[in-house]
This record gives sequence, structure tokens and C-alpha cells, in this order.
Amino acid sequence: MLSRRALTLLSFCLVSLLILLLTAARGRNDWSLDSSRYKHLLPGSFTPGNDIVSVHVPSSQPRDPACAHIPDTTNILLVMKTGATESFDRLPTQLMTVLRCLPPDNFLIFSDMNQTIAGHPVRDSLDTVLDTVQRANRDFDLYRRQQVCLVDQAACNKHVEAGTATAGWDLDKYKNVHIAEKAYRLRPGYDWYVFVDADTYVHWPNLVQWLRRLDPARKLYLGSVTMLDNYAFAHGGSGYVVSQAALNEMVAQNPGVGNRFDKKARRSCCGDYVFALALDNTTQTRVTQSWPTINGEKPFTFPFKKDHWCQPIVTMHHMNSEEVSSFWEYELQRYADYTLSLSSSSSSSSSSSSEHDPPPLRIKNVFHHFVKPRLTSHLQDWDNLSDDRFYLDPDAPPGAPGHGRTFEDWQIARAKKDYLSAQERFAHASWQNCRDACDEEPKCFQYRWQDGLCGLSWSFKLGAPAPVGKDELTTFSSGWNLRRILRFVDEMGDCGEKVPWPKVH
Ligand SMILES: *[C@@H]1O[C@H](CO)[C@@H](O)[C@H](O)[C@H]1NC(C)=O
Ligand SMILES: *[C@@H]1O[C@H](CO)[C@@H](O)[C@H](O)[C@H]1NC(C)=O
Ligand SMILES: CC(=O)N[C@H]1CO[C@H](CO)[C@@H](O)[C@@H]1O
Repeated sequence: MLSRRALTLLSFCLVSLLILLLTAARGRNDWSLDSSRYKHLLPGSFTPGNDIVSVHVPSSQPRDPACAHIPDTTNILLVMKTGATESFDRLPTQLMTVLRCLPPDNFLIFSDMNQTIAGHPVRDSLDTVLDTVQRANRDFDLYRRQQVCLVDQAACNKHVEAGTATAGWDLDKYKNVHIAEKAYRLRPGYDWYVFVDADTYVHWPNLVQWLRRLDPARKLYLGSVTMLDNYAFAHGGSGYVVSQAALNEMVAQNPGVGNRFDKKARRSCCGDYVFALALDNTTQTRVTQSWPTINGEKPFTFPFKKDHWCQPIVTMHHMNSEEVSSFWEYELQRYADYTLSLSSSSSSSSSSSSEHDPPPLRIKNVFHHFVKPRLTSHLQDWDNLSDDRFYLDPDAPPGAPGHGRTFEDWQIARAKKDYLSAQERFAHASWQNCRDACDEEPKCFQYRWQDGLCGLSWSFKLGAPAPVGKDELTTFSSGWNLRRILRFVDEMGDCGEKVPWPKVH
């Protein structure tokens, strides 16, 4: 007779065996790794004298069912930047969703202090900034304060007079080049390095499909182009992708690159800009425009139109925890069907894994899931961000809408003043007139009116609630020309087979 203890032990062994068998079967069905891609990264093959390139071994962890749709990511390192004032607001959701499916070796989190979040290391990116730059520099007040905080950071920051958001921002610009340097030193063997913020959403299935088409042995720096002082760089919040070749040259062949740009960072506005200067200076690599696939907007602010429709989406920005979570749920729901249909056919190991790829998620899919069900013809106390053309009267007489308010210079610059039709001449006078002006203009998809300012838009976006108005004049009114939107959707059709990935020359 078996004792109770032996029985328990036996059933435990059986259950473990069953789980092992199940996960092994699942592992074969993953969108498979093409190991030939690693060959060109073997030491010495393209960067003579480089001693720190290591070859990566795919992890054999059992896969989480929520990750069944995530293709092999082991040649991509995700590097997420945050700050101690926000890390606990943003990272837990990222770790439960977008980061959940990455093997722990595949991502690094950098901040402005050493922390752990639910066991995940968060690394201080600033400890290597030159002493001469840190000392007597108000930008580093928050950095120093955080380190002596006896309890949680939220409690320590609560009674600080200046906003911690601006203090966090002042520190942020010193991080990017050091993060790039530290990330490459810690994990030198990846094809691609993807740098994002903690409120950036990364859509992995598309990222993997896109990067598979590109050669990491070329010096590449991909992102959404922003201009500063006539210099083009990749916007950090949208995220930027740097190839092995570019980062290797910048870091491995330029020891101390972070410190060389500390003083420049102090005089600059932004870390993403300083990163671009450092990369350019050390490797002569300039940004390749990858917008709108790399994107600074999110589902509720996307300006849908021809250039925001068939394109696949890889990143979105300003996503709070709730938005990250809802997009993740959508992602799981969308790929559930593909995963099922793939699991029977993909067991033969084919190197052209692209034929097993699910169709990429395009911007229009985001419209259909998140925006279309929410559009109505008219909303009060709502700002739909209509700002392509304005109608306004800067000299509105007493009693007329817009009297006494100030218009911003950029609004006046975008105002139509000449050749006004009868309709347009009074578009600023009420939301109904503004709506009629939109209906009259063939390219207008939506309008917004408030206090003598009528805005029309050549794209459609959902927007956000506006401050509640005191009366009809101060109330924000927004509306959509639904007929025109549906006709556009119809005309664009299913976008065809060809996927407009960003052009990388
Ligand atoms: C953070 O941790 C790293 C690695 O353990 C260490 O080198 C560094 O000095 C720490 N930074 C601070 C400010 O304690
Ligand atoms: C890089 O910066 C250094 C100064 O730090 C400057 O002397 C050099 O000319 C720059 N190189 C390039 C290629 O811009
Ligand atoms: C909520 C929101 O983003 N509102 C924006 C609406 O558009 C105006 C310009 O037309 C911006 O100033 C607001 O910030």
C-alpha cells in the first residue's frame, strides 16, 4: 500500500510530466527562429577588433499561452527608459503585457535610480555622468533626493514645491547616450536595439516582421523624424531602432561616448536629440524616417487619413496603463485566430518564416477596433483636435463669439481669411455654422467649435474630453462627418496584399 505522501509525490510527478509534454509541443509551433540570421554577427565578421560580440542562445523557457502570438524576439533587445517618479505607475502594466512575453535577457529597464520592480532590475543610467556635470547642477537635485529617500518615492516627492514632472524631465536628457552605452556593454550580441519610453507601446509581431526585412550589419537608425535647430533626429517617445552595426561603432569603438556628451546634454533640451548627435558624431549615421509605423500618437489621437491607414503600426506613445492594457487585450484577441490556424501548418521548419506570418496589424485595424464604435455625429464638452484650418474673427465686436479671447499665433496662421464663401464667413459664429462649413468643404472629416473658434480637420481622430463649459459659448463642440468617413473607409478597401513598410534605403 502506498503511503499518502508517496501518492502525492507520484501525482505531482505525473502532472509535471504532462505540463512538460504540452509545453514542448507548443514550442514547436512558435513562429520560428531562422538561426541563419545570426551568422553575420559572429565575432570578427564585420567589425574587426571588436571583442565583445557574443552569440545569443534562444531561451528554452516554457511559453506562456498569452504569448503564443509573439514571434521569436531573441535577436532584438528592448531598452526601456523611465524615471523613479513614474516607474511604479508605468512598469507594472508593461511587465504584465508587452514585456511579459520577452525572455528576461531580451529587455533592460533604465531609470534615474537603482530599483527593483516586482523583482525586475531597474538600472540607474546616470551614475556614470561626469561629476563635474552633476555637481552644483540643479537638474540633479531630484537625482540626489531620490537616493536619500527613506520610504517610497511617492511619499518623498509629495511635499516638494516644484513639480516632480518637470524635475524628472530636467534629468531625462542626460540619460539617452548613457543608456545606449550601458545597454550595449551589458548585451552586445543583438541584431537590433529598440529604445523606448515606459509609455511607449511596442507591437512585437510587426516589429519582428519589419526588422527581419532589414540588415543589422548596415548602420541604421530608424525612427519618427523630429527637427531641432534644423537637425533631424528620431523622437524618443515614439521609440527608435538602432542596428548592431551602428551601436557597435558608437559604443564599442568609442569608449566613454556617454561622458563626451554630458556637457552637450546640459545645454540641450532633450536626450533623444543628444543621442542623435552622439551617433552622428561617432558613426556618421543619420535617422531614416520610419513614421507612421514608428508613431508618437495612440489609438484615440491617430489622425486617420490616407497616410495613416494601410501602414503597419510598430509603436505608439503616451499610452497610460489603461491604454496599454486595452491594446494588449485587443492584440491577444486579434491573433488568437491566426495562432490557431498556424499551429497545424508551421511545424515544418521553413526558413522563409514570412509565409507563416499573420497579416501585419495596420493602422486601419486600430480605427475599426478602437475608434469606429465610438464615433457619433456630435459631442459636447469634447475636443476632437480639429486644427488643420480655422475660422475666427480676431476683432470680434462685444457680444459676438470670440470677443475678448486671445487666439494663439499658430491658430491665426492657420486661419482662412480670404475668398470666404457665405458659409465660411460665419463659420466661427456657432457650432452649427462650423459644422455646415465642414460639410461644405469636401476634404473636411470633422470640426470643433468653441468660443468663436471653428476648426476643421482633414483627418479624423477621436480626441478627448474637454473642460466642461460654463455656457453654450465656452462649451467645446465636436462633430464628425460620418458619411464622408464611411465613404473613405469604403474607398480604401482592404489595402491589398502589399504592406507599406517604411522605406529604408
Ligand atoms: C546602481 O547599481 C550599479 C550596479 O550594481 C552600481 O554600479 C551603481 O553604483 C549603483 N548606483 C547607485 C547610485 O547606487
Ligand atoms: C565629434 O565631436 C568632436 C568634439 O567632441 C569634434 O571634434 C569632431 O569633429 C566631431 N566629429 C564629427 C564627425 O562630427
Ligand atoms: C485634449 C487635447 O489634446 N486638446 C487639444 C485640442 O486641440 C487644441 C488645438 O486645436 C490643443 O491646444 C489642445 O491641447
